[in-house]
Amino acid sequence: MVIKNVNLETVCGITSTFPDNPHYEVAFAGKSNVGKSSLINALMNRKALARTSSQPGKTQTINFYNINDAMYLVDLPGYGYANANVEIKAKWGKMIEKYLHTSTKLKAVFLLIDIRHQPSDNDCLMYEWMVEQGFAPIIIATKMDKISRGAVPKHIKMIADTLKVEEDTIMIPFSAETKQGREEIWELIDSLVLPEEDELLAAAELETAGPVAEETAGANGVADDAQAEPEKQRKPRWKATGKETAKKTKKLQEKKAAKTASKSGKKIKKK
Ligand SMILES: Nc1nc2c(ncn2[C@@H]2O[C@H](COP(=O)(O)OP(=O)(O)OP(=O)(O)O)[C@@H](O)[C@H]2O)c(=O)[nH]1
Ligand SMILES: [Mg+2]
Repeated sequence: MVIKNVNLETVCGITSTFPDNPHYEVAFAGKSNVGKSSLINALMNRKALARTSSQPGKTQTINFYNINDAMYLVDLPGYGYANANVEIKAKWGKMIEKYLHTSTKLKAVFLLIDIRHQPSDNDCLMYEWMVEQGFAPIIIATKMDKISRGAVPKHIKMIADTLKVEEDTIMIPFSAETKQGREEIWELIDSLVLPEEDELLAAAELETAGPVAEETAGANGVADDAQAEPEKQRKPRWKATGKETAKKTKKLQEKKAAKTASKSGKKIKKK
């Protein structure tokens, strides 16, 4: 995504109603101080639009950053902030849970883990909870500038093992200092939020064919499937989102693998 304009559009506290946004959202969750706001600044090419602090507990609201009037990056308060009082902590937890449950525009959830440390019990609980809800969380291992390049794979494996990540989980090491990993994260977000070519083509075809075609497509396609499946067995929307994310992320990984294979193929040919 080429960043043209960014804007902190909505700030939600514990008593706020969440916005009914017109575009897709991707959200960033993780322990306090792990680097969620710093990652969002790096993605937006801004130094301090998202407020950061060396003291944990800086972000205490859910902040929606509008990107190019095309999508939203959502900064969540961190969990595990020891100094907040128990009642407030519980309210933040409920607020995050409610957002993840109810947003109709949430396309993907990123879970941030400090690359230096073994994930905490809270990290494991959060990961498990997200998976149970049907999400396929993407893991960002933050602050990679704090360890040597050679140690990165070992630390990624330690995080994967401790969280017991599902097969095909995408894990991206990232540094807000050096911006390493930024392009990879944008590539992934683009693939999730930008409509695919075939979806655009299908929409264009429907538009050209007019309302009759649309009705027919509805009657023979989605509507029929919905009728065939009993109401109570239908998966809640956010389950579908999780599955969709898993499918798309898998596709992206396959594309990458093919790219790498073709690159190494070229090298062999040159020799
Ligand atoms: N060296 C280094 N420091 C980082 C990195 N990312 C964040 N930090 C620092 O870590 C501290 C916390 O960063 P934030 O982005 O405020 O963390 P947060 O997850 O938003 O924290 P809360 O809002 O409290 O939940 C700040 O002092 C940042 O400068 C990184 O990639 N490398
Ligand atoms: Mg923050």
